[in-house]
Amino acid sequence: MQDYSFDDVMKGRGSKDAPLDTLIVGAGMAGLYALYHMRERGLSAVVWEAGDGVGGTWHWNRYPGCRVDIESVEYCYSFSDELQQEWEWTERYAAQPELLRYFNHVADRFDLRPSIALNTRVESAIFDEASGLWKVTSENGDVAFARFCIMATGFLSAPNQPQFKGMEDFEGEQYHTAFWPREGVDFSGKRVAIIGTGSTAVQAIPLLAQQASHLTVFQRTPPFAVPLRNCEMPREYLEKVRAEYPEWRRREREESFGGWVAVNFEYADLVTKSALEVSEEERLALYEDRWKSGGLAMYNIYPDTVADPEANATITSFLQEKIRARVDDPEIAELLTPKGYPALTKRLCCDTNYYETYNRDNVTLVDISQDAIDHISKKGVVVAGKEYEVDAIVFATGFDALSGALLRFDIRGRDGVQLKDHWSDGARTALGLMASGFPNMFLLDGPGSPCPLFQPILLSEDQVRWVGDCISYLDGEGRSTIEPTSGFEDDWLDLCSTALNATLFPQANSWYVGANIEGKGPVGLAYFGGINNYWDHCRTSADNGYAGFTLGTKTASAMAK
Ligand code: N01
Repeated sequence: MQDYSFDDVMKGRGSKDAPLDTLIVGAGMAGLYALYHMRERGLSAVVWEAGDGVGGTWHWNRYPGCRVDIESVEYCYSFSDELQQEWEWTERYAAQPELLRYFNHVADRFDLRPSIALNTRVESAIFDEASGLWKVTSENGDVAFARFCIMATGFLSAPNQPQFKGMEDFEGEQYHTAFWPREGVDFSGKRVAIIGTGSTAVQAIPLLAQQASHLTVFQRTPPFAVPLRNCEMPREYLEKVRAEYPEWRRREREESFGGWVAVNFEYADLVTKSALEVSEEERLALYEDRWKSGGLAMYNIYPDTVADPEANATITSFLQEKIRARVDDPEIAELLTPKGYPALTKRLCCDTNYYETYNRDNVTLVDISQDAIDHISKKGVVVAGKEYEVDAIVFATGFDALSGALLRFDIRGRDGVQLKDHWSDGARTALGLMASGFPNMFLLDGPGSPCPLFQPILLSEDQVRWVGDCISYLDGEGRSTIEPTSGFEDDWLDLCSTALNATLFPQANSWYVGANIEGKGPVGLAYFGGINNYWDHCRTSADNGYAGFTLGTKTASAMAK
């Protein structure tokens, strides 16, 4: 692996007179493929990446237990069958080090590194009306101009760090799971607190409890967690998937309610019936079957479990009973059992010995649903006047999802309007791909896209192709810019809200709807109308000359044709 200097990567490209075709922000799963694809199309492309390595999520998140909870054979690129055939996944659900190796392998195998400027955090991206170019500036003071800016900044990449009173006074160590030290942390013999009980914490807690002398978990909302049932990758399963990849990928893309639950040691057929149409016996047998197969398979049953309260109640009570059965102390079991919001509406967590960890003597659960954390003292965490003394605090407090990463630097479109002002009442996009007033700026896995309910690697691959087709179309037609009309953006926002409100998702305070961040949700932050419908909208627009978008004036050379 060889990394390149900023100057090598830019090689004098990206000046106002010789702009890049595309400048891609972020070298995670979406940015790497965007780079590959734009180059394949003969467009010049570079990636600016804030980190000192590629891999995005898997570069930053290195906390104990960090692994993907979509099957490895699915959570990988589909664009190269050679890559699909040659990569040897070692576990059913790959752990962070293996995923990071995979994305590094992709960067090497497709010779992407010479076009990736690492340690280059974007400070601003400003649309220059006179030239019709994006001027992008890094925190290091580097400047580049590009015709198109592709934001591959990640949908779970802006960590949420609550500012508790007194944090600066704490005399011990503090860590956020999304900024985990590369060398790891040894908690042996230490008293550790963890704040948060989402997917991240559910993975970390069992391992922290094994190492720390004592672990205190501060829980505001109990999650629904199901066993992941990770194992070594069975050879015959890997071979089977490899042989059948085209069909598996087709089904992932075409069978709605989110391809990311389609693969589960077999291609379980999507159940299209109502949960209320079948007998209780049949329903429970299916729940049991999916629970035993592990992971996110619980989503792939009876679509009305996420839309109809009565149907949902059947799976909610099933999962509640499963939790109670795993915890010895009935009082702790009750605290761990979610009530007051429907199962599946906060993202299901996948666990390995999560609930059993509360049966250990060295683990304390502190319920902060009524009394929030008051402050952090010199010695620990204070709740309702009681101080929990610890040596280290781990914040597993999640992310400002979808829109968060795009609002952490200065993006300005036409008339100098800042994206944060355009989105002051909530993120608004057309097709989750562009925002009005921000010409030639494309978003991958962005707000208004279906990414929370779809396999994000596959979604970004397909979005990148849509963007590539769009650029080719503009170039073919001699058009300089594309941007959605504000009417189309309004319509898309309405569609997102309508689709969301037809589900039970707004009933939970989750990142799906922005409700985990104060003042943000619940909003139609994503498209919940199904992946098929999403692509119907995107294709219909493209097939009709990018209906809903305004295309910039034809260039002089195009006019002369
Ligand atoms: O974040 P979260 P996450 N005081 O938002 C609590 C993906 N992911 O990093 O629920 C006290 O789910 C908050 O409490 P509440 C996956 O898509 C995937 O765990 O808001 N507590 C919650 O318990 C996942 O859904 C994988 O009441 C506070 C927790 O912090 C997404 O990332 C692994 C608080 C945050 O949970 C996000 O997961 C990990 C406060 N002020 C993550 N603020 C895999 O693929 C927040 N909390 C396996």
